[in-house]
Amino acid sequence: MPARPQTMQSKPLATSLAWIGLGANLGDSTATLAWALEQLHQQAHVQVQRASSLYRSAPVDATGPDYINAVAELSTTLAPQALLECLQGLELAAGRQRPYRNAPRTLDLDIVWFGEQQIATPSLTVPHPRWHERAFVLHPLAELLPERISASQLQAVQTQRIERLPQRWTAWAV
Ligand code: A4P
Ligand code: MG
Repeated sequence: MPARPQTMQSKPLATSLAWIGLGANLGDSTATLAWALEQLHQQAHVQVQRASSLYRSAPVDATGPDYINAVAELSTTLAPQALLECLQGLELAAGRQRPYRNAPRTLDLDIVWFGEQQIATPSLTVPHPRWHERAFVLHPLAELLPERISASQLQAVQTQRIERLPQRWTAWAV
């Protein structure tokens, strides 16, 4: 039987849910986080589904001004590495500089979870290795996915100062 001709059609990529941590403590952090979510939503293959409240948090393992943090839920057909590159492009556009580890920043966008995937490459570790140690990740995640964050996890970070802010997103809010 003759071989079937190969077609160049690619398979449609599966849609994944991903949870992104947003943080900033230089410049107008709240405006930068809102800008980042708008930009993400306008990317091909990414849709912002929901976002947590905004939180003000004391720097953890870091110095500098208080942070503004949030977590957003995305649906995407991008692969994890491609999503990371998209996030890093937005960080660059927001003027992110990396003078030293945990330096104050205009914008940080980290992949907290990518579906159920576990990834360990030189450039990407998912789930984010420190997500469960940080009040600024746990509290916003608990808003989006209360069934996945336990009271004992929140209790373990209770010494980290964090405050939920009254500002509302114009879209995305839970
Ligand atoms: N990378 C590996 N895995 C990931 C991932 N899941 N998401 C690599 C994003 N990037 C990932 O990142 C350094 C490298 O991590 C990248 O080149 C990427 O390939 P970066 O953005 O330059 O630095 P980072 O995000 O500061 O690094 P890291 O290790 O994720 O820092 P942490 O542990 O998240 O700490 N305190 C408050 N209150 N709020 C904060 O937002 N953030 C930090 C950063 C410290 N203290 C904070 C906050
Ligand atoms: Mg980062």
